[in-house]
Amino acid sequence: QQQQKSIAGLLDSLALAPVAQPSRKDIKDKYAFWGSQPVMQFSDEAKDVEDGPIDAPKTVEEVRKEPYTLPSSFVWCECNINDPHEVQEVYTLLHNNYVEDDDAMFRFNYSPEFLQWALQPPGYQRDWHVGVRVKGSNKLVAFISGIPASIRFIVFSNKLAAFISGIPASIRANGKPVPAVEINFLCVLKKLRSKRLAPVLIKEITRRVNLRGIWQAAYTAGVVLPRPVCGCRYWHRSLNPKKLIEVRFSSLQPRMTMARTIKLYRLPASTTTPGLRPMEAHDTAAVTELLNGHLAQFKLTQHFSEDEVAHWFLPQPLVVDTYVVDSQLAQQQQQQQQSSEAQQLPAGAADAAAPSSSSSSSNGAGSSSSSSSSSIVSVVSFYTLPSSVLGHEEHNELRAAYMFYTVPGPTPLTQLMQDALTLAAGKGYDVFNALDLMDNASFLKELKFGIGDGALQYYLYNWRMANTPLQPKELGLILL
Ligand code: MYA
Repeated sequence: QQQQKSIAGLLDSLALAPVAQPSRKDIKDKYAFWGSQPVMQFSDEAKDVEDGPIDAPKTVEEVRKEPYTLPSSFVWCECNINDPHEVQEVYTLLHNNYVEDDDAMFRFNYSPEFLQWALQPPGYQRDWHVGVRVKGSNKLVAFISGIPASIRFIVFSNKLAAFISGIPASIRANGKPVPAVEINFLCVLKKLRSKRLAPVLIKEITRRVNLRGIWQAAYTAGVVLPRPVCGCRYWHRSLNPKKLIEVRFSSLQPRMTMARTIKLYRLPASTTTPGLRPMEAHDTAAVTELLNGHLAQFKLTQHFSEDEVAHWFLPQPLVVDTYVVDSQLAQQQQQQQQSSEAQQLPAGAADAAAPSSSSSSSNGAGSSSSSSSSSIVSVVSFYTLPSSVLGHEEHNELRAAYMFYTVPGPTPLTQLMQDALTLAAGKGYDVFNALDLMDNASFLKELKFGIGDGALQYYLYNWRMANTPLQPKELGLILL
């Protein structure tokens, strides 16, 4: 029995690194484009790799000034995401043509409001919202976007590793944030696929980003390209199991009835963490400090300015939800509860039951555990990304919440995530999705998440990292 257990453990840990390695023939036949780009290649030998840029340093003056040439019936455009008509055009292109699952049953359906949020963080550039239109009709047929982000690559070369393997992670976390971009929403109209438009879009956004003196990028994709820096898996927690089964997102497990399945996934009516409340604008500085402090332990992550935290985390209905644990509020709630309990006691017993002035909150989230003077000790967030349900008679949308950045602090992560699930269920989401990165593996099974069938690969442009692929628990980066 002991042996069976350790084999199961081994299989579990193997499943955490699902980076596929294509065959030599595949690599030769495919990747005509990616083989020519400054990205890690499958042929790179791990032992020779040193962290840092792949291309020799360039100056902005050396960057090509003219846009890349498109086939003659197309023209480049900048999409003005603030313009209601233009954001609707991008929405429609993605709604009809963006990422689907392998069986073409679901397609991401990013809302116009979400696109405005995702594409316009502080410092965004309009010319990084790149569209391709048909000459004459003006129809938008392709899109790619870049947004600015400070990425922290932990410089952890093989030579250095030998020296510093005994040094605590917090000190090893020496990566200075590098100004970079995150590339997303690459999409070509279905009718125009396999015509090599994607490489032109990628080269054009690279040129525009380079023209602003930025030379690195991070991006994710479901497909395997040269060469993932990390492979993650999505896990799914049913919130509305009946609908998920009806749309065939999930299936009824053997020996389970619908009634038992609904009971299995039922969540409490209210959250349990004292002091949990929606994030407000005045929490921004505290959240920034907590977030950057927490993320410093991961080998590849993002560094956030206060402005960026305000943009990415302040709650927006049906776009992003962020909750903080406020230890002062937790104390007030506890005192209120104790005094209302005391009022219910017979006269005389009330004095004995009154809280002592030194009492701390029941979850241990006292302000002393925070590194700053703020009373915010934990953060949990999720964003809204529905999928269209394709060709179903009754349902046309799957309402999905995706786990965003979370800082547990003194709150047990499993408890915080159970509260996030409870809040998402209360808001009417059908499913809650999370990647297995950061510390997420610690709660996924206990909170009844099931593993999905697709992997999400993370990539870096013009940056080589030693000792990759990273394990998902070493990754602290979430792209939308
Ligand atoms: S990931 C989401 C991608 N979008 C979708 O999956 C939506 C549905 N699919 C489509 O719209 C099309 O199939 C796309 C490809 C547009 C994806 N990332 O034009 P083609 C390579 C990168 O004939 P099409 C996201 O948005 C492919 O290996 N490359 O193909 C992040 C082949 O190259 P090679 C991809 O199917 C995007 C070439 O394209 C992807 O008509 C990050 C074929 O081109 C993919 N997801 O169009 C982009 N899929 O010959 C990179 C296929 O080498 C950013 N390909 O095998 C890099 C950083 C740039 C900035 C740098 C600044 C410093």
